[in-house]
Amino acid sequence: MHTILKTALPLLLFTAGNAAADPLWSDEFDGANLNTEVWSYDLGAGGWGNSEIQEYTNDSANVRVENGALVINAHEKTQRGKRKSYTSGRIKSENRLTVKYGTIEARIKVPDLADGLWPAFWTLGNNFQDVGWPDSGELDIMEMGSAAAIDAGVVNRRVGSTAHWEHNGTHAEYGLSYDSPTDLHTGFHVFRMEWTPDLVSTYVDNQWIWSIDISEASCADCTEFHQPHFIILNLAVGGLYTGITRSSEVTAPMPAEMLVDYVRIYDNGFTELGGSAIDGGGNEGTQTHVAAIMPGVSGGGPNKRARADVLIMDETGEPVEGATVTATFTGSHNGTLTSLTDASGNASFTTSERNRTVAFEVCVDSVTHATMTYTPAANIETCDAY
Ligand SMILES: [Ca+2]
Ligand SMILES: [Ca+2]
Repeated sequence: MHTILKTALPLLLFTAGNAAADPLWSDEFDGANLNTEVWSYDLGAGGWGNSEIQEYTNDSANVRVENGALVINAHEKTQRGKRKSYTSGRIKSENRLTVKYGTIEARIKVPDLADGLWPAFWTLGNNFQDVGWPDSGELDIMEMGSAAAIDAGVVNRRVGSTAHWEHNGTHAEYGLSYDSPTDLHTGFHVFRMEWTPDLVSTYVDNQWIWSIDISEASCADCTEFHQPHFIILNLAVGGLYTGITRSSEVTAPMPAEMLVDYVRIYDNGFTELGGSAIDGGGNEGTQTHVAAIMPGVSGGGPNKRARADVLIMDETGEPVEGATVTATFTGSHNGTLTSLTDASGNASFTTSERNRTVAFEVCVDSVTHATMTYTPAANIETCDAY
């Protein structure tokens, strides 16, 4: 897009390596089970927006912790008279462990990918459930198995990193890939993202892959990358990234195994951790503000109602649950309404008034909470119009 760095930054290489420092947080996958205080499962089929073929399950055949590693297995199911189908696994730290800035790395062994496997180590903004994609922002630290890599004959050697975000109401993305001189599926490799308020860079075994300048000066609307994100690890079968959307085209050996020895987060001087695994699920901050107002419409014809979602966060960037929000609608729909924020910090409002025309302004009047103070000066916005 317009805000990108197209050249390598050799100086960054000197920041590589954190051998001397202890991680701020890590999961070494040493136990007998997945730590569900940190991780939960994404479940189901339906393509996940990418025409992926697999169904994600929480069956131990697909996801388990064993011999010091997270194991994600993709399995083929062949049923007589039916097309081949696949199961696999995808875990995420959404709401349980979030990170804003830091050095995030995982030691991963990918399976033989050709053709049709798509392993990934990536993040989404923790406001994903509230604002959707790409407004949440996405940072792909490692993706492998792309159609281009298959075409170039380097599917087990090419690692891609990409950022996705919202720009002027549309999806923006910027990515680069690196071709390792040797196959990556024959052993473990360390995939790392270094994320500061100015720059995001990725590496495989200290080899630079990609950088994006996210500074305010270069990317004024990259707010997506200045908020807490959660971590995702998964092994997809097929999907648009691989160019393979039919099970008959999958040739990768099955069952396929992705191993993750550890996930570690190092403090780079800017790092903020959050989520229920860190703060016990309670509100960490003491002050609330309006982080976003999302006006919209419900209903149709002459029965359109004005609606708005209001996101309340604390000064640490965590959503605030249990805040009472009062908002006033003026214009085609009028009224002052009150709503309580949910665990995602979201308060929803829908006017009772119905109208064919929808042109209104909604302003937050007050935010009250049992233990926290409303700080209007910290509001990202106080009013928004539709
Ligand atoms: Ca944006
Ligand atoms: Ca381990």
